[in-house]
Amino acid sequence: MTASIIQRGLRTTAEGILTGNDRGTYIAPGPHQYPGQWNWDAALVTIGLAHIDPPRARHEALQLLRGQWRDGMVPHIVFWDQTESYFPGPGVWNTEGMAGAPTVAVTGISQPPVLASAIRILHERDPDIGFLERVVPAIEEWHCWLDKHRRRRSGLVTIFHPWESGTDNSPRFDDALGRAPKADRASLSREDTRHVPPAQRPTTDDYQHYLGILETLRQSDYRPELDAAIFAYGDVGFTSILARAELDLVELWGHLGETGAAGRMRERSLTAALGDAWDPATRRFLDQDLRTGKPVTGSAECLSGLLPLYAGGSDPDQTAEIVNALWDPGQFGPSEDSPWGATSVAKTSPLFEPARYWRGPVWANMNWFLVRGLQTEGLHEEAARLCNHTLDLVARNGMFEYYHPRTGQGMGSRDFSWTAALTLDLLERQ
Ligand code: 9WN
Repeated sequence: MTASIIQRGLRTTAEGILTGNDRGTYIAPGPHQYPGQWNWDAALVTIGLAHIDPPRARHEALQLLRGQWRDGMVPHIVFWDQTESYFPGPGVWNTEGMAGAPTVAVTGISQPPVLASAIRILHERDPDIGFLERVVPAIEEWHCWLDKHRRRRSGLVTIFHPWESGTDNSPRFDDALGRAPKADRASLSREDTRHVPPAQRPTTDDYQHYLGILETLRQSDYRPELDAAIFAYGDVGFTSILARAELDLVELWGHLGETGAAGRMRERSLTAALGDAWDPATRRFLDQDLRTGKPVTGSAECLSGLLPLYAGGSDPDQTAEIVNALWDPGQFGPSEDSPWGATSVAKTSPLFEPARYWRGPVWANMNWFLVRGLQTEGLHEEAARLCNHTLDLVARNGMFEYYHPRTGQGMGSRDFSWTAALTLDLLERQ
């Protein structure tokens, strides 16, 4: 088959998936399992829709912002359907009536802020100043909230729950999670393992901790002080995504005739925090556990530690190190017995589990962040290589939530929205 026929096929499949997952009020992450509008999923979907249906893309972004809390936080899920077929659903989060909560049911935590970057891509494809006037001030409020409430002095952005990272059961959280309270096993009514084999999902023990943290957060209406949060974790991945989003927000303010000076200052401070997170011994950017006050050495083995490349926050020496790790067959890169990358955990790590969620499988969104980072650094050959590698993986195996690095087999949810959306974007970046 010629390349153009394959590309056309990918485009048609991706469009079909986004249409199939469209619930009108929002686009679900997949056909089953995730009945709600997730924060970074919605932003990534907006990027895909920018190429095929800009008005629908604008609707998706506006809907997500309808879930914004009065203090500026944009939640990790907006439960448009009020269903309990997801656990933990709106009845567990129970935000209704809390001070500052939106009228729609939502969660009390956030997720990586990709939205400004998505809207910049959308605006480049289909400018709409009236839309920017609505969304840019709202995103500014969200970024200000992160700056004010989730950063200790000039440190990394602090997450209060692994779900805020988007990379939930990454092994870098294991120690901090292990110290967190545990909910009763009986209080769990997991729905995810009805859809996906348990071996591909977080363990019961992980879920007991996830719920334990949720219950503690709920006691303070999800707004504990930084020093009181039971799980307080400085995340290089989240910080990198925010740093990039701040730059994109400045650009968007520019279209509205404003300087966006505050965003530029925040971006500088975030990039400086990333610089401080560089560890010369492991030659990696390391996360920081605020409860122990120590860097998390295990984060050196996780792919999110390469995201400063996406932020433009690495110097030439660090960039070279990142690119090397990305392709190194012993680390995150393809190898003879494991031809698909980038793995979410380094293959040499004792914590690498090729089929379990964020502990080894390949994810299209992580590859996309890295493609964007390589492009920004002017490493166009490397970017094209990773872009084509990702499209090849998707073309051979379908548009899944994540992929087995040895076989390329799709896992988790089939017909996954962000994989479809980012395929559309990668096709434009080839
Ligand atoms: C918890 C929707 C979300 C993604 C996350 C991914 C997964 C939820 C879950 O699904 O998380 O938020 O139930 O496992 O880890 O990145 O946004 O696709």
